[in-house]
Amino acid sequence: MTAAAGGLQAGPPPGPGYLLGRRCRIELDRPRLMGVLNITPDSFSDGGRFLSVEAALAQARLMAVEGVDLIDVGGESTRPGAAPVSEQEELDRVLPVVEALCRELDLPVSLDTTKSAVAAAAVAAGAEFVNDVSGLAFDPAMAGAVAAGGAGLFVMHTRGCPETMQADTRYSDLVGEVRESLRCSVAAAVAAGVAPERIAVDPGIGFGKDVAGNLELLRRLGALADLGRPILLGTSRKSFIGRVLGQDDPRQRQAGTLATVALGVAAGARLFRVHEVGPAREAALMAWAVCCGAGWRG
Ligand code: HH2
Repeated sequence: MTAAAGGLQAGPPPGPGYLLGRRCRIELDRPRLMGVLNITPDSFSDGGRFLSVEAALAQARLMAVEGVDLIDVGGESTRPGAAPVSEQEELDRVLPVVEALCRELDLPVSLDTTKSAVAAAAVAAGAEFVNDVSGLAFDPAMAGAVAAGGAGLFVMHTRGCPETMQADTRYSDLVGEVRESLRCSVAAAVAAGVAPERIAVDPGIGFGKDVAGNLELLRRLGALADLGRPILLGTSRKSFIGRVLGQDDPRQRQAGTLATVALGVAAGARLFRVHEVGPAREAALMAWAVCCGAGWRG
């Protein structure tokens, strides 16, 4: 997808046009929605809402009705300043939910974790993907665990751990550094035995970047296309939207989120990690229709 002189145009997505999980295949012939399901007391916008398996299942069912394509379960907040959670605590939070989702819903599940043991247990319990916000950097055993489980993998760019990542957000070439870091993450995954068709990349909006950096990454997202992997974008309710719009309450950032989703579609992203699936799906499909012109139905 390019913003060419003559207007927005649909083009093939980076990569083969699909993304493989452990057993599932997600077609990327249109934008796809990853719904956020945080089993944490302290996530920045939905912390404490889905701590019981019943509450998590109810939220997942709601997202299914709204047309979600993939559910991303997380047991450790990554918001700036968040304190780390022990492996056992994270397992206790996410495993019952992953098991229940895989039993009750016909939807792929990804597990948002930087710990290989948590990833391995979730994949054994039925998760199709691992979503590692450290891009394989925090746990040297992660790439091997994903390969051994046969799972799909989302690698995201960050700098430093959540406790410290906003301490220094200066880059000499932000987009170049993000692209190079993601290239290394993909290479490490492939070297460990993860098939390229199972890997997608994510620039890590809000992770070790300031407001201007986040806006620049969105504006220049197309620069990641030459990695040859599908692009996942996670802007939902994030603080840079609050800063631009003067909106302190994360749950009041939906309009800003939808603007970034639409622009992300035009810039070539095919997967969108969002808290409110229904509106994001409509924004993404509308942007997609504009970009595709007469071919949008196909
Ligand atoms: N953002 C968050 C968490 N995981 N994973 C990917 N791949 N991309 C993202 O942008 C991303 C992510 C942060 O959002 P959230 O899960 O809502 O908050 P918290 O980390 O506080 O649980």
